[in-house]
Amino acid sequence: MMHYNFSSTRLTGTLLLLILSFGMWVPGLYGQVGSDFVLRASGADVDYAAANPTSYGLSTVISLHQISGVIEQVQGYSLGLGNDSTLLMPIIATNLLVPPGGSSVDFDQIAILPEGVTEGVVLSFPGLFTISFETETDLLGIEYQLMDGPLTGATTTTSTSLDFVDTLGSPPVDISIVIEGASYPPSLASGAVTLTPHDGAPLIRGDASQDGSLDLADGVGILQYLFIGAAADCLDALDANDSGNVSITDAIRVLCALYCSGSPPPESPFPGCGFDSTADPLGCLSYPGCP
Ligand SMILES: [Ca+2]
Ligand SMILES: [Ca+2]
Ligand SMILES: [Ca+2]
Repeated sequence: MMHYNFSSTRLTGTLLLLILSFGMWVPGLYGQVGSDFVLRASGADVDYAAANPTSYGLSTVISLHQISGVIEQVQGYSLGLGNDSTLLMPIIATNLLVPPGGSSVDFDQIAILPEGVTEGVVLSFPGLFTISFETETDLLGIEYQLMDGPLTGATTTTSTSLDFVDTLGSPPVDISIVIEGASYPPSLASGAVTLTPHDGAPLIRGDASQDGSLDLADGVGILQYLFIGAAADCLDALDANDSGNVSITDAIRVLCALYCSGSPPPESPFPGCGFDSTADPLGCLSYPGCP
């Protein structure tokens, strides 16, 4: 009898292991849970001065979202987001996940490398809390600086992407989410990035005095350029209506934006800094009011 009971216990244990292994390793089941989750990096479109790419940057936000299946409780995750190091350099990475009840995560390790950023998070070592992702939730914010190199002096838009990769770090950090002690690979959505070069400097249109705001001095400044021959090194800023030349119409456009009710402001870029996006013979060699 004893011998029989022992075998039965062993058999049950073996079966249990087999069932567990089946659930863990059969590719269909293994992939199914992971593919319910989407790990996403947001994209960015950046305008930059071709002569000076390193003064410009962009940011991305990595988010996690369970889009199908029974809502799972996540215990932790690890990820790596790669970038083309000839174009972009990650400079700041900040954890954005706020656990429920204002608690802090037990383990959060971020590494910034030239080729990308990795993060590993364990919410609670004793398993005190987990997080579900039925609403898309931000995990990590990363800021990048543009690099000198192929972007310097470029004349056409460069397209690149922020891709999730499992090759960053030593040993490499894999991409997985942890549910009930098992790791699953989520679906991945890269962030698309376009980097568009511009000749000259960014500006605020209409701001002839280059002090960052519009006032009477700007209208007067345009008139002085036209009729007194005052120097101007950012003609695009004087071309308030973006017509491609500077005339008395531009001075009136600026003065009316200030003093005539219902009159339109200068054309874009205004009131924030930006580049002249309509081709014309004017240029902007220098404009200290914008970075
Ligand atoms: Ca001004
Ligand atoms: Ca004009
Ligand atoms: Ca223009």
